[in-house]
Amino acid sequence: MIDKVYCADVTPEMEGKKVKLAGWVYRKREVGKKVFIVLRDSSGIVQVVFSKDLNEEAYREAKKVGIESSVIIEGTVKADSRAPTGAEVQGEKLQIIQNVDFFPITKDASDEFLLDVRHLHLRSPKVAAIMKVKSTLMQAAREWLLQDGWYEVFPPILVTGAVEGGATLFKLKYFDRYAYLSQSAQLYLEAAIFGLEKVWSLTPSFRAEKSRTRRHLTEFWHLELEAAWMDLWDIMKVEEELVSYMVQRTLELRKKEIELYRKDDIKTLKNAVPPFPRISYDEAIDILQSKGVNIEWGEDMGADEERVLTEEFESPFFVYGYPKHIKAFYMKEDPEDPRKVLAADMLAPEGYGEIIGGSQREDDYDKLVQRILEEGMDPKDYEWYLDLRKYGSVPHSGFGLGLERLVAWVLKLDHVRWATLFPRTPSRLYP
Ligand code: NSS
Repeated sequence: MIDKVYCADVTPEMEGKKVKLAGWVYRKREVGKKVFIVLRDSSGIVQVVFSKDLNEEAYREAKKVGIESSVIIEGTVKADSRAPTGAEVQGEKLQIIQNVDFFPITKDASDEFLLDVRHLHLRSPKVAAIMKVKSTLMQAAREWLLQDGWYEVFPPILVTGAVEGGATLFKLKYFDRYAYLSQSAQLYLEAAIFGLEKVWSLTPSFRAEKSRTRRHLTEFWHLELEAAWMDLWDIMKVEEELVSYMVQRTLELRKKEIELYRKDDIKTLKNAVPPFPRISYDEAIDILQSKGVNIEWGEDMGADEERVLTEEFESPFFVYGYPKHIKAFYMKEDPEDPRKVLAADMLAPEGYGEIIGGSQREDDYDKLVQRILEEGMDPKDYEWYLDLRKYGSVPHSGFGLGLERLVAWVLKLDHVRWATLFPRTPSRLYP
């Protein structure tokens, strides 16, 4: 039996060894009495040479196969300094699993076309690199959460109320009434801390955002943490430690993939170590005004304002102490300044802006009811949530990280849609 190996594992040290490879035809070239096939699998690529003089039957099969055909190949490893991995394979047997005459994706395909055939584009090594980075970021997050004592929980997606404002809720028929798709697991995580204290979840979150920006999807992957006994400053420490671990670990494990997108421009990633710089909302407004941005105290910062702000930093940073009226109802009022809430966003540098939204939560029953009313909502819809402030209420804080936004920054992508398998936007629900 010949061992099956991955393409990327074919090395010059294996000179003379028989190997079996399984994958897809990535490139093909015929020169004289030879066919050169670059074979691709999940690990990378390797060149296989089929020579008419050495093995005529395999050579004939190799002549037949088209780009993206699935094949199983057997051959002998040859060290070759010209090959990218320093080795190639002398093909001796080629079994065609499925032959492909014509693969629809060609070199000059537009972004829109690539999204139309996303199910086929996912096999491109450059796309696979993004998915590997995303997978590794979450692997790192899990490592960190486990060693820091957080419980993973599994909150519902079908819900009855808004967390982040009614305007972006997706409504759906639920038998003889209506339900919504979850915008955030936060309220459910808040309920879970009374039994588990430190909890986290990774769920799809949904926002009916009509705005077409580089950083909005209608469905995104949301990593959320919630902890009892933590104030805003405690949870900001958790945020920077977690994000730092995710980024540093991914730099270590996915250097090759990151280099595909950033070359050696990894300074801001390296800089992502605690403590991240912290500026107040007031300071942010001063900076923006001094740079000629037309913004007044009390106004929300959008992507454009955040982009200008990120020019001041070469690592992720925090903006804390936002005005109350631009933030969500559940955020705790700042005891030192009732115009503000104990909220902080984490912004990524290089123009990316917000990747995390977090806050200390309002733990006082009366104040929370008051905030719900101020927002024009009905406290009846939040009865169970209000209960949490009646039975052993505790100071607590939490945050949500948009995984696609983190990936987009780590790989300097021009749009979050490239950071997810099958992006959902107002105009795209297929494939
Ligand atoms: O709306 S957030 O700022 N905050 C929340 O949902 C809180 N309830 C989370 C919590 O405290 N548990 O969203 C959090 C993050 C935000 O910083 C982005 O990184 C990401 O979720 N986010 C999005 N990513 C992609 N597309 C869209 N539309 C989107 N909205 C938020």
